[in-house]
Amino acid sequence: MELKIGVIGTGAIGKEHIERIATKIGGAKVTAVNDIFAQSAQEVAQKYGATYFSDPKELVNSDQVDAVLIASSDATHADFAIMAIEAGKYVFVEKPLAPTVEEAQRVIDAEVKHGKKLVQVGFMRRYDRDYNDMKNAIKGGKIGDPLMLHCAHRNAHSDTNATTEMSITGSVIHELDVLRWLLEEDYKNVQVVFPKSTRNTLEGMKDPQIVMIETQSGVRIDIESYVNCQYGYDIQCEVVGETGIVKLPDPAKVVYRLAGQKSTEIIADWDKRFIEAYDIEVTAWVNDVKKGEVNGPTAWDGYLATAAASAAVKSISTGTVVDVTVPIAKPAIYN
Ligand code: ISE
Repeated sequence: MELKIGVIGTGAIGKEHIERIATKIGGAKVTAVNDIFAQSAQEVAQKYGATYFSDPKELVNSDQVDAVLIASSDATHADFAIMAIEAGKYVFVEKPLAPTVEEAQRVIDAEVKHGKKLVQVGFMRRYDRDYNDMKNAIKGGKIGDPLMLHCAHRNAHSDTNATTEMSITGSVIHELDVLRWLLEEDYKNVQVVFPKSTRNTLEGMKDPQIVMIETQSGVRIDIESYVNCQYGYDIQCEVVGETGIVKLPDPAKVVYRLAGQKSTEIIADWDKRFIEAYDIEVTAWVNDVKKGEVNGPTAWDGYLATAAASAAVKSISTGTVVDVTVPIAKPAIYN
């Protein structure tokens, strides 16, 4: 059976996923699209032979749609996810599940009420081979117990509507999920500190920022978030253990020896840096949905990442160390 997917949000990542489903993933088809910008969705509908829906609720409830993929703006994720849950449809929600804990909790409540997992959150780094190699190394005890992590999340340029807080809820949210997954432990507290700001940031936006986390067992993590670094897209992660270190490699790129210099290209943006992880992620989601399962990052994972992001956002304004609090106990459907 071919899985009929309805996509809400036909901006950058929505278009990437639609192209991916059309060209790389067998057994699935984008049948319906919606976007707040009608023209964008209409163009995509025409290009891929999908139906354009002006109303996202109609798309979700249409019998042309077996499962929903949400790639709209962050603030709309929770409402659309709840719509899909209420329609009893599997739903892939791009990260973050929601920018605030309250909204994320509404998704959890809806899913618990439905009684079974339907949501997968788009934390594609969990599908990246190098992060998986690091996880296996840590799990296998190769570097002893992890003690410290040094990470960087650098984008060449922020979006034109970006804010200091959005660097956390929209970008560092990836680290907040993948590091918890990597270490298999939860966070205790977080503090955000600010170095001198770059002149290349937006008016009123502080950039870079350093997010410092303490985990439950006392591992210390520092994440440099620098979303206007100008030079490219650069993701770094180094885990320092008791007996060794494991570190993300630079993505494989050819080395030039030219004009008296040895050089390697730095990938310009996230879609290319994690292209393989996105392909594996969406393929796995399609296959799981066809089996009636959710095996990727759940709404609970999305909720915990948002809880940590909210503590970091609070620290941006207070400057203090903020405890990462999780207001509800883990519902049984996530065990
Ligand atoms: C973007 O939305 C992503 O998800 C990228 O992975 C991230 O690095 C970037 O900062 C976000 O804006």
